[in-house]
Amino acid sequence: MLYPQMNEKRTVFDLGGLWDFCLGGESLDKKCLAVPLEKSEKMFVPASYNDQKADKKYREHYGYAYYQRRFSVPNELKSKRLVLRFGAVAHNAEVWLNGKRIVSHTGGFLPFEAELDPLFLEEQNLLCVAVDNRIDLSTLPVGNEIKKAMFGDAPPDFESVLKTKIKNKNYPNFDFFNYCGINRPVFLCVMPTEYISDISIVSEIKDGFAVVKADVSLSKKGNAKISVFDKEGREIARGVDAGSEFIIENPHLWEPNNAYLYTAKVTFGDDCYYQKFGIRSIEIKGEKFLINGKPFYFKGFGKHEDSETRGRGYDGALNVKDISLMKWINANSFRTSHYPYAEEMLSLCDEEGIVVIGETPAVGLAFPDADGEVKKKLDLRSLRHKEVLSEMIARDKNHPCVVAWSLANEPDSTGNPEKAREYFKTLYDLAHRLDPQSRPVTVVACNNDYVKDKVTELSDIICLNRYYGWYIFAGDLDAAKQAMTAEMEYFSKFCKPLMITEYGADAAAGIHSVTANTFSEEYQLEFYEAINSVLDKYGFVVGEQVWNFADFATVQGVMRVDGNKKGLFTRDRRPKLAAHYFRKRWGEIPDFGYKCNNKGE
Ligand code: GCB
Repeated sequence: MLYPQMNEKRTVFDLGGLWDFCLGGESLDKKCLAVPLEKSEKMFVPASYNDQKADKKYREHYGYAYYQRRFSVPNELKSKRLVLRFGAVAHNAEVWLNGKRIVSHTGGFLPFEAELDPLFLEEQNLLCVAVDNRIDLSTLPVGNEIKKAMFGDAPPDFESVLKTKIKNKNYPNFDFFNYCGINRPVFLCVMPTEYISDISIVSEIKDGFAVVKADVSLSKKGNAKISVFDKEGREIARGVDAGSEFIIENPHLWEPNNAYLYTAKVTFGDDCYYQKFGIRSIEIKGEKFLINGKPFYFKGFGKHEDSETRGRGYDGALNVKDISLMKWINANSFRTSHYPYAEEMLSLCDEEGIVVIGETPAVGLAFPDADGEVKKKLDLRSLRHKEVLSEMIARDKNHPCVVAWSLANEPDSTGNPEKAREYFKTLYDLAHRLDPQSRPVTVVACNNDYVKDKVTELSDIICLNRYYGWYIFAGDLDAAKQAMTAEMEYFSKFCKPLMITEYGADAAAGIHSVTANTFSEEYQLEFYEAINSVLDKYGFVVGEQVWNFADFATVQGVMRVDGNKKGLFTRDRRPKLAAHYFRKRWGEIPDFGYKCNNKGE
């Protein structure tokens, strides 16, 4: 799916700003989609609605919320193809224009579009969006059933609890706040009626040159042409037919922290599109993860799209700041935990040379034997998992920064090992089939009983989340090192590259302790020193991504004091002690060749 673009043939209008808004109930109120809201207030788009207003009812809302705004289309543009494009609406959206439904979309982290019929346009068009924030066993991310959410696997049977009526609400089976609303930009895109609908670019590096192939999809049969420009804007390949291969002599490679982007200008009839791309290779060879033929070491983070006021709403300035902090701390990568991030962030990473693992919103999955309603929900979830994976790859396939796909975060793959394996095998094959660059695929695992797990062995690169020294052996770093060592010994038999995609300890900024007690900044620092001393011993460990880049909001409960505090930075991006430790450590670990002998092995 192409990102909206303003060029000599296309126009884009940003429909962000103050929209009319009201909270709704659990069933869809079509009136709120068809006519102006009777009672409304202002809400900013793009941003989550939960923290924009000083009232619990927005934060704890369950069900629909309605957004409306008017917009006009200049008369001279009405003969063009007009497309409304939403970057992401969490979690489900129903969109109406002038009293007529134009599109609906399931899933809160990927874009969707609706083509507008010029015959239905008025002078002041009424655009209405209903947003449903409910999660359950059928959605991604997964919502819990109430009993399990509140009482774990042992529901109580005492009177006072059984008699209590609890109002309907979301019970996330994941550890981040369920921020919802029109979270990413809304654009009105104008383009010729005969247009370029998609572009896929792949490249292969040979000795001294690269072979580049661009597949172009068009709205009707015809020929598209491609010219390629280097970073300085010089045309280096001219007028090649789309679909054919072209050669770039002595190519500049896209490298971590040393990005180089080419631009393919695709023209077709009266349309054109400028697609940036990078030339780089990804390969798994034995226990190494190679970028451009060289063993790469991942230094970085699991992150969240999370900030004060905007919640999960797109914040371009914050993204620039985060990438700048990653450079400050000498990191080179992050995972889009636990959902696909805004496209704008990936484009920034393309430019900055930050390596990304793209993750689907499949977090909180389990594979129980089920029947009836539960089975129906699980079947629906499985269908949605395939859809979301396809949509993510279709959106992100051209980004050179994306070097691998994560199918899910921490599924319970040991409760029903065979079933989990079968489930992920299908998705693993699908990802490889859909991705024109066939990037490595992984499932981010965290199983206490890891010897029972049959999913991890499917992964091209093993990704593990591990909390020895926190959830297991809290405060006992000696025990943590032993457990980590035992697990590394076990995984060394897989003869594959492995990276730690999460490890960490909560540290409340400003809490200090000479004896490094849990929750102090000193404990967080000593935790990392301890675990890293184990990771450093294993050549097949090709990366360390700490949990988390910054403190973030979660559901309230007894496990969290005002959110998750495992950030190396606070929520407002101030460094904790451990950030200075990593800055030094990662400054001494090169992007390429760490743990290799002088033959690079
Ligand atoms: C995990 C999850 C992550 C949590 C983290 C924690 O394993 O993947 O979403 O936030 O642990 O801090 O508990």
